[in-house]
Amino acid sequence: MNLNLPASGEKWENGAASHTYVRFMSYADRVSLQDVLDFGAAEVSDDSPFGPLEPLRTPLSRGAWVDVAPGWLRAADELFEALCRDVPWHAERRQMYDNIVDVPRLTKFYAADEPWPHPLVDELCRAVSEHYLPTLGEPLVTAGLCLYRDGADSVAWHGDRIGRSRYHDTIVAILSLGSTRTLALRPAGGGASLKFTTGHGDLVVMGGSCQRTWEHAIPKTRDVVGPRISVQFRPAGVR
Ligand SMILES: O=C(O)CCC(=O)C(=O)O
Repeated sequence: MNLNLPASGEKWENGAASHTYVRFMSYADRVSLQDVLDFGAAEVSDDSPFGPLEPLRTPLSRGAWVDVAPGWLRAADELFEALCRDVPWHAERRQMYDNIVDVPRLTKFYAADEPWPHPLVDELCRAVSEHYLPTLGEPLVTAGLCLYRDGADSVAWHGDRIGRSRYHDTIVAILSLGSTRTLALRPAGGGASLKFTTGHGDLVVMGGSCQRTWEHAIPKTRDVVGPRISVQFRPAGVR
C-alpha cells in the first residue's frame, strides 16, 4: 500500500487531493426517525463491515467510563486507505505563547449537515449512535478526523469541553485505523494515567463525566510507527 503521506516534519500539500463524495447524506439521512424507532432491532450479518458492538467497560472515578471494542470494524483496511486518499487533510498552525507553531497532526471536521468522506463513516456513526442512544438520549452527528503521520504527531492533554460536555455527561466515540497508538487518560487536576491501546479497527468510547472530570491525550512516541487515523463521533455542539 503506497499512501504517499508526508512525515510530520514535512510541508503538507493537499491541493491535488482527489475528494470524491460517493453520495450526499444529509443529517436527516444519517439519523432518521426510523433509526430511532428501530433501535434495538439492528442485527449485524456475517458480511457486515463491522461486528456486533459488545464493548468491554472500564469504570473510572467520578462517573466517567471507557468502553473498548477491539477490532470492531472489519473493513478497516479499506476505510483507512480511502480516508488517507480522499479526505482534504488540513495542516493547522496555532499561537503558542509568543510563537506560531504547527499543530502536530492533520485534521478535518465534518459537521452533521455536510457530506462525509465515505458512506461507511455514516454507517458506523449510525451504529454507534443506536447502541448508545438509551444512555445519551441523542445521536452522535459529527465526525472529527485526525491523521497522525508518525510518532512525532500527537494530541496534548485535554477534555472535549465545548458544548453540553462542559456541564453534562456525554459520549465521544473514537474509531482507530492504521498504526497502533496509546490513548492515555488521567483525572483532570492530576493523578496517575491509564493507557488504552488503540489498534486498527478498534472502537474506544469515553462516556459519563469523562470529558469534564478526566483528560485524554495521544502522546508522542519514539517507536517507529506509521500513520494512524482517528474518527471521533460526537453529539451536536460537543467539541
Ligand atoms: O485521536 C484520538 O484518538 C483522539 C483525538 C482527540 O482527542 C481530539 O481530537 O480531541
